[in-house]
This record gives sequence, structure tokens and C-alpha cells, in this order.
Amino acid sequence: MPDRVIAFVMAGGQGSRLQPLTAARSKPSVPFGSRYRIVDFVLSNLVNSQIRTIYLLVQYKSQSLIEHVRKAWTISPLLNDQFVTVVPPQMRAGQSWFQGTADAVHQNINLIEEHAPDYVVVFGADHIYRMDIRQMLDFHKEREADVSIAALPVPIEDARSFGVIAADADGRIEAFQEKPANPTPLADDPSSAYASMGNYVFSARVLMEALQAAQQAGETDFGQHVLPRLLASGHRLFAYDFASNQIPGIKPYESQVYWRDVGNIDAYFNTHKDVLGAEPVFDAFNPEWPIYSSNYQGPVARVLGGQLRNTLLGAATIIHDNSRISNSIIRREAVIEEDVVLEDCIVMDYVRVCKGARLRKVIIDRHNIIEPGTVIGYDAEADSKLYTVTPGGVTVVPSGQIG
Ligand code: ADQ
Repeated sequence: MPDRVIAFVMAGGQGSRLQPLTAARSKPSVPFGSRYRIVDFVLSNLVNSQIRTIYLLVQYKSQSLIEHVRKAWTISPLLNDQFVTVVPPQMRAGQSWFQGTADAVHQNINLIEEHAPDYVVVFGADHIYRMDIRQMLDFHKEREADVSIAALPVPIEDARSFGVIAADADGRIEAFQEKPANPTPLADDPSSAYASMGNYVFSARVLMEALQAAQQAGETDFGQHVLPRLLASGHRLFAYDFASNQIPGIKPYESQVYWRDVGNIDAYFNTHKDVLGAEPVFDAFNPEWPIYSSNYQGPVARVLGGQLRNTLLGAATIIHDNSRISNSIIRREAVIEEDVVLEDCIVMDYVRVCKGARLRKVIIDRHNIIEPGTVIGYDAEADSKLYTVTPGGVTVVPSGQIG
């Protein structure tokens, strides 16, 4: 009998540092690249890894995510153990919404009992990466681990926002600190710390016991409570080194260990540079490890004229004549009228940029009309009276109400 694996994807995060993109949607539902949502990356990784019993735990402003999953993630109506099911908080285990990641899984412990899996995969939904999760499961089994935590080095100055791990040469975790004020650097590289990616493989029995214990102790979070407690009680926790993960079809120019936490607008904007260029650091096109998204049935983009450089165009977008567009991503059903200049812009779905507008380093959220002659991105002080302008100089036009 092959091992039975089920997955919980934690998709309830608020993403407050991504405001205003998260004003009306959760972070996993934020659009990314030419046609994706952030959640599509973890879901594609699971499906490509043959893990197809997937519960997506949602909470904060979940309508947009629920719609997306309904349209994009029906795996097969014929195979009833292969699905992505959205699980909203139902107050199964008390009077409150999900209080934290561990509480969210605990409130759905009945699903683990129902499937009686050998292993439970608990992954975040906030990151852009490719990962073959079967390799992490193999690592977990070889080590006879109770819990495996995917990990990679991050710059020491960023480490305060992560769980920081100390592990021996075999990966056995010796110390774990959630978001430490003074992160311990790696022994052989003082400029980095070994960070948890927030992706866990649990042996099912250990997880169930740990969740019951956490619930009794009033503890709610994996990173803050459950993992440190398992470590303290002598369980076998291992760090799975993400650098060892191998994905088929990766091109020579891509980064082998690409993982980005698009935590704030500047990180989100900069991560988009990685999907542009002749040799993108993260190439969305990989038939051996596809990233799936909505099955949008509209036509291809239509370019009537103008100059386009290093730009991605979404389906059913129209570029009218005489515009100049560079280093930009334009998603589906956008209309770019005549004489528009776009430099380093992310134009989301259902946006019309009217004649003569000039935009630089601007993110335009969905459903917007940019009026004729509008200029954004050349005067941060003026722009900040109307829009969010980030420390990195990116202006965000929030989602509009049209269409
Ligand atoms: P954070 O990302 O700060 O740290 P958290 O805010 O708990 O932790 O989010 C983890 C995941 O769970 C995200 O995908 C989020 O969307 C989701 N989530 C949060 N609250 C939820 C809830 N109530 N219900 C459902 N889903 C919820 C975590 C780990 C760190 C690790 C980083 C890596 O705690 O140890 O280093 O992830 O980014």
C-alpha cells in the first residue's frame, strides 16, 4: 500500500503589509505575474507532487480566493479523493474563528481522522516557488522524523520575520526560535540564518497528539507553540534543506532554489522582475512542472501598434497604436489606449489606461480606469496624496469598482 498523504494549505493570512492589494482579498488571492494568484504556486507544487487530497483553510476576506479555487482548481469530478476543498472556519471546536495556524488545523482534526493518513503536509500559501514535496516526504521517512520543516538560508537582517533553525549535519533540529529578536547566524556564514519556510510534514499521529496538547494548553500557532513544544519533549524534528530539492525542466539560467516571500509591496514588485527578461530567474514556462491557474477561455492578446519591450501580456488584452511599454506585466482584459507610456508597471485584469497616460513603477489593481493624460510615478509627494507610495518608490492604485 502506498503511503496516504493529505495536505492542509494555510490560506487565511491577512497580508496586512501588502495593503492596499489585500484591502478586499487575502494574501494568497493576490494576483501574481501574468495570470496567477499567489496560492497557485503551492497548489501546483502539491498537485505536481501527486498530493491531491488538499484542504485549503481560509479565513480573512476569503470570497475572492473561494471564487478562484472554484474556477481554477477542480481537479477531477471523477476521482473523489482528488480535490482542493476550501474549508472556512465553522467553529467546530469552540466559539471562535481560527486563532492561529495550529488552531486552524485543530478545528479540522476530524478531516485527519476521516482520511487516516500516514502523513499530513501543512504548507503556507504565501510564497512563489517550485518544490517537489515528494522529496521532502522521502527525507522525512528516511529520518523516521516526527516533523520535517522545509528550510533555507535567508539574509540575517531578514531573519527576525522567520522561524530560525539550528540543525546538525543530518538535519536534526537542535533549536528553533520563532521570529527571534536576535537571530542566530549559520555557523559557516554569519551573514545568513537558517529559516523555516513555514512548510511542514508531520507524521499523522504526532500531529494529532500535538494539536490536542496545544488545544488543552490554549496554544494556537505552529511556529510559536507546537514546534518548540515538540522539540522540548524530545521529538524527532528535522530541517529539510530546500537547496536539495530538484525540479525537472529547470532552465540553466533559472535559480535552482527560488523561493520568495512577497511580504510587502516592494518585495512583491521586485519579485515580478524575476519573471521578466530573456532569461527569467523564475520561468513560468516549464511543461515538466507547470504552474496551474484559471482556465480562462478568452482570446489571445491583440497588439495594434506601438513599442513593446520586455513585457508580458495577458489574454484578451488590447494594445492600441503608438504606446510605449517596457518592463511591464499586463494581465488579462486590459486596454491600453493610444499614446500611453508604461515603464516598470503591473497592470492587473480589467484595467483601461486611457490615451496619453504616463505611468512609471505603478501597480494598478483590477477594475480601474486611468483617465486620459494621467501621470503617476514621477512625483512621489503628489502621488502619495492620492495613492500608496512605498519606501521603494512604487505607487499602488487600489482596486476600483468598475466592470
Ligand atoms: P508567518 O508567515 O509570519 O510565519 P503566519 O502569519 O502564521 O506566519 O502565516 C503562515 C501561513 O498560514 C500563511 O500562508 C498564512 O496565509 C496562513 N494563516 C495565518 N493565519 C491563519 C489562520 N488563522 N487560518 C488559516 N491560515 C492562516 C510562518 C512561520 C515561520 C516561517 C514563515 C515563513 O510561523 O516560522 O519562517 O511562515 O514564511
